Amino acid sequence: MTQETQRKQRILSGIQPTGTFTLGNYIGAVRNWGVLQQEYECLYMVANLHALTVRQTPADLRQQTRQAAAMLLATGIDPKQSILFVQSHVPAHAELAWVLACNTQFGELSRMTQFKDKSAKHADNVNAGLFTYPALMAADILLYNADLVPVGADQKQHLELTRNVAQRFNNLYSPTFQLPEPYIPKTGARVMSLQEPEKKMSKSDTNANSYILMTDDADTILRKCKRAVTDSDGVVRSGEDKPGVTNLMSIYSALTGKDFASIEAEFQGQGYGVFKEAVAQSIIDVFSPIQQEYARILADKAYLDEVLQDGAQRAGRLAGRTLQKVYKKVGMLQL
Ligand code: ATP
Ligand code: LTN
Repeated sequence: MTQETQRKQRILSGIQPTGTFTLGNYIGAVRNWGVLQQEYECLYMVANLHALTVRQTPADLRQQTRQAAAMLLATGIDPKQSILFVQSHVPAHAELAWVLACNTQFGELSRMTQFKDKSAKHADNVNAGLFTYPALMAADILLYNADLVPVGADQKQHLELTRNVAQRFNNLYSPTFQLPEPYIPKTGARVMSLQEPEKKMSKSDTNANSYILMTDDADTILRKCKRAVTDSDGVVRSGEDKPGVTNLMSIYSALTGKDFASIEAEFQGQGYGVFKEAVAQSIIDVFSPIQQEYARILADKAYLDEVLQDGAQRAGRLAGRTLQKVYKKVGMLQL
């Protein structure tokens, strides 16, 4: 085993199994995960405990957890290189979350914009878990002493809170946790809704035309791109006054690697119709091979179970060590 001092930098990230992944999840987070595993020691987690902060249908949540794991494998996560696991399979997450919640202030949790957004959206179920969610996310990250956390821009605030809690704990007890840095992509960190480009694209949006799912077929992708809200000026150009077109340009740029100037040149003098078709095609080109792989993996239940068993064991060993250290430091009786 490599010595602690020589170890590769470590990465942890998670995604909630609250529905099928969107183009936003892909560009903002998941597509980087496979790339990073060459250089880092990576742990990737299906955050099913987090999903309970919003009402779920139990059978659907179980199924979506499997689907999420299969989709992560299909996007290129190699379970031999990385540790892929389901959050509830490693009890240390819930246990450390309690200790961290007791070291997180009510005031700092009240400032979280995701809490404000989600409590407005689910006004009939503003539960304590939705409020303390960042303590669980901090536990996810700090259990593994992750150096880097690849996420979309919407998670930056939770990362800052994680660092503050870790630092506070280190000062109060003794150096225990590595302070994690966010890893946010330059293009596509915030893919916007196709229908309301001032809002982020979200898999739990009630309007299916607002997002593209990673399982959408070519016709659906084309239809949704064609219906995307733009403006009446008809010129492919980015700018604050053109949120719809700018969003489509960012998607196209993220998927093709072309910069904004060359995209403007490519579609100069052409209407939005041609541009939207090109955007749709760039999405189809990336998603179709992933979809084939996804179907294949999902059909192989034994393989998927084996990967998740192995992931739970490997993650559990690492997490257990950190939890024991923490319990000792905070004064839990050891027998
Ligand atoms: P929900 O709609 O249930 O709140 P979500 O679509 O926001 O879910 P999460 O599971 O909360 O997805 O996020 C998984 C990862 O995807 C996170 O790293 C998050 O930052 C990223 N992500 C989510 N939506 C977008 C988006 N529109 N653009 C870029 N990244 C995103
Ligand atoms: N909170 C994240 C999902 C998530 C996560 C994590 C991301 C749960 N635990 C740990 C990075 C690291 C979200 O809602 N997008």
